[in-house]
Amino acid sequence: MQKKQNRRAFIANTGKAALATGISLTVLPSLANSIVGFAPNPFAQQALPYDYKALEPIIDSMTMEIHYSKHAAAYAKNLGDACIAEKVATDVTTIESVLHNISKYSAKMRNNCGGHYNHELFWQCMGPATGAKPEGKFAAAIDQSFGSFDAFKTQFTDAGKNRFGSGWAWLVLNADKKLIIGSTPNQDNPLMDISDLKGNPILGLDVWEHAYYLKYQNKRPDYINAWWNVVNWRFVEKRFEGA
Ligand code: MN3
Repeated sequence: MQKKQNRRAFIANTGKAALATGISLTVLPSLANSIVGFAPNPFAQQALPYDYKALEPIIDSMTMEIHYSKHAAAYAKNLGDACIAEKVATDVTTIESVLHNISKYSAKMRNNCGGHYNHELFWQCMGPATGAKPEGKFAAAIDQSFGSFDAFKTQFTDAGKNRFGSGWAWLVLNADKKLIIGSTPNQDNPLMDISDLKGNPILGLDVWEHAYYLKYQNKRPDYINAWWNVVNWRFVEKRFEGA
């Protein structure tokens, strides 16, 4: 408890100092974590690992700003409220264990724990376009599982295109350590006990309209085709190796 209060006070004070010097506030929580040495609270929204405009022109800065600071921030806030109401001790509970047992919680917890987890993963799955492709063991596993990188992209793109309404497309490492592609509705994800698609999410794509509508309007396939340019394959490889 004392630690948390100190951390909050530190962030608040650092925020005031940053405002005075004009530093972007979005970088501060991770900065605070690295300076003070606290582990980030996985139930709270983390700093975006890049600027709102870093994924331009694929993801426009207004979409990034609204998506991160409004939509995703709301999931994090509502998750916090649900954790208090449903007595989830966020300092001793992993977010994965809540997701694994999501059928025991409310619809509010399901929507917002999923929404928060999915977005935190999504931000990290992206980065400025570099032209990079999968490498090493991960690239070999993609080829072995799907035939080729292009075949993988086609299958994943179809999963996103064909998800009716709002949801997510996923590359998942399942219990048999096989890479599989699928999708989930709403803010569900493959860690949830209620999900048809089960396993460890390696790569996730948000296909809610709020993720693309300002730039791509109703053209979800155009958004997905462009999105491949901003996938951070180095991060995705690390997820695969750690799964
Ligand atoms: Mn979203």
